Amino acid sequence: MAVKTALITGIVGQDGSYLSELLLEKGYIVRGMIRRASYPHTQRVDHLLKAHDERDPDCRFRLFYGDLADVSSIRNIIEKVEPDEIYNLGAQSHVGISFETGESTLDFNGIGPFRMLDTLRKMGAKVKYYQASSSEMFGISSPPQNENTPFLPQSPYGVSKVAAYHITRLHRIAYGMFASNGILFNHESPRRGINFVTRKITMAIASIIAGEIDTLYLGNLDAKRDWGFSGDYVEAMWRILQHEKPDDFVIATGETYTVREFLQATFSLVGLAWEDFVVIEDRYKRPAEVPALLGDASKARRILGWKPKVLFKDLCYMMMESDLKEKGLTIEKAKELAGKLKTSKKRREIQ
Ligand code: NAP
Ligand code: F7E
Repeated sequence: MAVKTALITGIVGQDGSYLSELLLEKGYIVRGMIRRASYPHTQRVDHLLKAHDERDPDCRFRLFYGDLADVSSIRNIIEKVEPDEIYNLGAQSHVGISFETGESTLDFNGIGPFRMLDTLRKMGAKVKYYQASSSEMFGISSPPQNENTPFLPQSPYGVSKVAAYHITRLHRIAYGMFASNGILFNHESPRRGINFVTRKITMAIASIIAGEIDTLYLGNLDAKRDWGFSGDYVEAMWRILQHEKPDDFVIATGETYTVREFLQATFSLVGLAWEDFVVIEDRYKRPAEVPALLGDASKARRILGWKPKVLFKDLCYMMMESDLKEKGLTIEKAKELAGKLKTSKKRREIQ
């Protein structure tokens, strides 16, 4: 069988890095779009860059400069790479920050996918296209959410993803393109960006144990999320494009927990009580919130044969273990140190 080429936008992001590993393992040639930055930001794929010599003409992993806001760069990359599959993962992916940067979020996340699909259509390219859609599109729709649940987004990010979802669907219907949406619920990992709530929490716990900080500032602890593992979810992306026809799929674990429950699960792993360290600050609360997400991924299970391998408890352990390792600590050692920790700043203030 001919070797397939995949183009991944957002390749240096959390999902881009796991998807690259998966596709390389499957024998693909992997190409990625990367934005110019003033300082290196390839940490998540440095191991792949090291393993693949870019001077080798047959190099299977290569990055190209481009931007979803720059249509000529999109066209240049597609012409150079000639992909069989495109995974459009590039996005301003932080919901809270989208309230501060609404215009660029709508541009990259909403018009970006239009630029990709319109370019592919005009080029007549025979490509399978995956759009990284999100459970944030459901907004205030009651759980459980599936492919038929109405979209009622609660942020500029959510609105941008609804636009991208529809433009993807429209290219499928109007032009017969192979364009699919993966509607993914929250997925995390040790590579998660440091300002998403799960990673913010596990990093803070490791810093508390290391004696570097004594307070963790957070916003709304009541929000419920369906948290899975990024490594499992990129497998679903791939399966969506291997399906015989383009379609839209919800990808989720089917379990939901509050932020408070995530705090409880991770702090207790090292023998600490989260109440001793967490302070609520209004600046981390959003102007509008998505109260409860719980995905029903039965369509993906039935049609794609996909189901998550890592669930909440193991995800908490994996992230906690990894952030402690960054400080040269194990869970056992952390528990030992936690026993010796002085009363936190918050407790001292209360007493
Ligand atoms: P991430 O870690 O924030 O990665 C996003 C990537 O997009 C980064 O590499 C970023 O590059 C790139 N990017 C941002 N703006 C761009 C632009 N204008 N042009 C080209 N690239 C751009 O996000 P993730 O967690 O891997 O998520 C991947 C995709 O899935 C995103 O579209 C996200 O919205 C969506 N999604 C994520 C989740 C989740 O829970 N993780 C759930 C549903 C959907 P820089 O490094 O240069 O900023
Ligand atoms: O927030 C609350 C916050 O930023 C989760 C993105 O990948 O998943 C992600 O979006 C919850 C929210 O993820 C803090 O208000 C409390 O209710 O980790 P998050 P998100 O907003 O759910 C969806 C599916 C995506 O598509 C997005 O790209 O936690 N929360 N205190 C906080 N959140 C943050 N970030 N920081 C806090 O201090």
